[in-house]
Amino acid sequence: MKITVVRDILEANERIARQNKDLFDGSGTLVINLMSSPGAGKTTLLERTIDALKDELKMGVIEGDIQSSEDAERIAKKGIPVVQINTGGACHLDGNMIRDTLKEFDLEGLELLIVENVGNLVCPAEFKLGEDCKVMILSVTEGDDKPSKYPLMFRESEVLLVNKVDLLPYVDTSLERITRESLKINPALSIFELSCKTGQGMESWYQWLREKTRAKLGDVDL
Ligand SMILES: Nc1nc2c(ncn2[C@@H]2O[C@H](COP(=O)(O)OP(=O)(O)OP(=O)(O)O)[C@@H](O)[C@H]2O)c(=O)[nH]1
Ligand SMILES: [Mg+2]
Ligand SMILES: [Zn+2]
Repeated sequence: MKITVVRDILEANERIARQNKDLFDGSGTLVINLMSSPGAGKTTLLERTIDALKDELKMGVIEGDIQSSEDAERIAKKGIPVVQINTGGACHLDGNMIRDTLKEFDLEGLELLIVENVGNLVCPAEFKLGEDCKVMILSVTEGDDKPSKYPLMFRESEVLLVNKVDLLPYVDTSLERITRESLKINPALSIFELSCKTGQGMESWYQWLREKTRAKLGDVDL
């Protein structure tokens, strides 16, 4: 019985996510579902990315948190459209919550929409939002055993950003193990090692985003 209920919830969510995706495809907006455990650096990555790209890409952000509007306030300071979702307890975003925010955006004028999911390494990967791709962050302070212990997010993601490499001298985390075990789970995963604090490695991530956004706009030659 329980299994049927869970399957129904996921199927209902997928229907709404597909409708969201149709809208995003119609406007040519690239949508990224950004996921990680709490504190891995999602909002910091967004702040840096907006600073670097807001003059070349029309960007918007949806912030997902159980409670509080702190992250949306950080993004609003950057002068781009942002909507905060408070799940009121739920530990992930779903398609319905995204649909409810879309009236706040002018999708036709938006080239890149990044959704910061609730900090959680588990179920955000199970619920589609209508995104083009999932990007996850793992920070080096979380340890190198995370791919083998929480494989679903690594399997579902197109990009893995290994953040906080500036802290590597202080932890026993092996980048080699993270890379090897992540690729074992998902051989197609693109992996970027970076530090949102020092800026190291960020340019490759920006370049990936530029190319992906242009491809969605059907404007690959620009
Ligand atoms: N040393 C170091 N600290 C970082 C880096 N990136 C982020 N931080 C710090 O990590 C902490 C958490 O960063 P956030 O960006 O708020 O993390 P988050 O993933 O958005 O957190 P939640 O929204 O709560 O899930 C902050 O104190 C950041 O300054 C980094 O590359 N190096
Ligand atoms: Mg955040
Ligand atoms: Zn959840």
